[in-house]
Amino acid sequence: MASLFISDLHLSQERPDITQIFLRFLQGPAQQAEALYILGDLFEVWLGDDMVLPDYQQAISELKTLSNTVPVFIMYGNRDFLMRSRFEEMTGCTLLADELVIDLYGTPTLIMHGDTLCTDDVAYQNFRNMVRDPAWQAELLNKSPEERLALARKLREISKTETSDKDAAIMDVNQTTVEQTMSRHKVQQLIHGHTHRPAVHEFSLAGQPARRIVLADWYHNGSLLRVDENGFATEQLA
Ligand code: LP5
Ligand code: MN
Repeated sequence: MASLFISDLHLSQERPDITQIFLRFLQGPAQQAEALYILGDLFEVWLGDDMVLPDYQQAISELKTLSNTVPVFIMYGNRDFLMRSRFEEMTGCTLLADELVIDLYGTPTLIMHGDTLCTDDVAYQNFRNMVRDPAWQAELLNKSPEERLALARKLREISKTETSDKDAAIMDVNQTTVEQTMSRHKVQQLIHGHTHRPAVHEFSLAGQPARRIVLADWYHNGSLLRVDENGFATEQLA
């Protein structure tokens, strides 16, 4: 039995083939897993549990089916942090805190979306503080679906302009922040997504070997990280 990790699917009506890969994954390989962890940005955007976009219905019902037999854990990304208890009921999945240490076959492992590691991206961190503020969110969830959609579109436009102007290095993790975060949680292994720069980084932390595994996005193919008692491997899903 293995634990599976995926992130940054960005499910959207603009990429119906990716939704299909995800549905096949849920009906196939995921059924054999010990647990499935989705580390953020499952959805391109989640505007509140009271307005599920039609393109997400199938994924939600397949998650519900899978979660009857396999525990499915979901973290917030920077696009879908408005999922709440109603979402948990619809999917049977469990929402996780932003940073969590799990025992991965004997190796304490920190899992997170990864956006908070990008501390050089000060504009984003300020934006994140705004949208993660409970008062801001409550005000937003009071708005009509149309207003929410319009605001999300506006934010996407701003973000697209901003990210095209930003130096690529700024949008990657800050290594000092990585090391501080891992030390705070007393782990030598970290798994995250968000940066869309899949890799396995081996380095030294407190004089011991440390590892940071970055998950791939699903923009063109599906991708997963499989971990079991023998080690880890990445797999492509087409
Ligand atoms: O997503 P990605 O990878 O392209 O870029 C991220 C960061 N951008 C974001 C913003 C999202 O893309 C916008 C959509 C979020 C929708 C949330 C839905 C719920 C609320 C919506 C209303 C219902 O996360 C980007 C990072 C990049 O990752 C790499 O890490 O750089 O950060 C930004 O671009 C943020 C800008 O730098 C700062 C934006 C300031 C915006 C101020 C808005 C003021 C309000 C305007 C209201 C009309
Ligand atoms: Mn992200």
